[in-house]
Amino acid sequence: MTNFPTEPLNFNRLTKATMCERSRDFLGLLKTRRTVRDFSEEPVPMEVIWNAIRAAATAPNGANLQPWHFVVVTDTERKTAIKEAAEAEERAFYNSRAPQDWLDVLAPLGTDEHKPFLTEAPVIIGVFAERSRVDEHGTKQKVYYPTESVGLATGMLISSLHLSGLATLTHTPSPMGFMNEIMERPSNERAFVLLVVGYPKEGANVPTIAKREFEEICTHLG
Ligand code: IYR
Repeated sequence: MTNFPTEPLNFNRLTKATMCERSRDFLGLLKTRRTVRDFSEEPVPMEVIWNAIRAAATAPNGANLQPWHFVVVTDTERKTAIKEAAEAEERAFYNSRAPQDWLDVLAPLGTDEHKPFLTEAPVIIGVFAERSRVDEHGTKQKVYYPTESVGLATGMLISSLHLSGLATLTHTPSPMGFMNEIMERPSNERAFVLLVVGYPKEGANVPTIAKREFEEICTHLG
């Protein structure tokens, strides 16, 4: 049998009342999150960004390989390069690549090929998933569940930023190959999402949309 090091679990047992109260509070907080597309240029406290990325890196992940990398961009010149590359992809998407049924489901969100938030927002985070890695002997290693792992981490990143008082946009220009070059990441990593972060612009509006009913999204089989 393989022997591996263990340590005592540090588990904080709560009363039932506290459990229910905390879960209600957390739900209430998450319900106030909206995806924002109009950002103020006001800078944000960078400590909030670093803490959110540290929070993301606590996510459960395949075989503890932690297959993620977060690239933070605040510099106007690089943000401009990202905006130009993303808008070139988006122009092709909206004008020819997107099938009509995709355009139909996007219509209520009011999105188009113009992405001014990519230079207006103070922080852009490129989230990358490592699909394979080279070990210390130079052997290529497979990474297990990179997409799932990075998805879980991104959810925690967004939740931390929201809890800390910042707005986000999960932006997915497609394809995102340009991000490797502009954000200086190797080809074994795949861009997962471009997270736009900042304060909402004064008077920002969001689309009127509804969440699905709880009964529709959850089944209790007993
Ligand atoms: N990438 C495009 C289109 C788009 C796709 C989905 I799925 C969205 O939820 C929103 C937009 C864009 O960013 O405009």
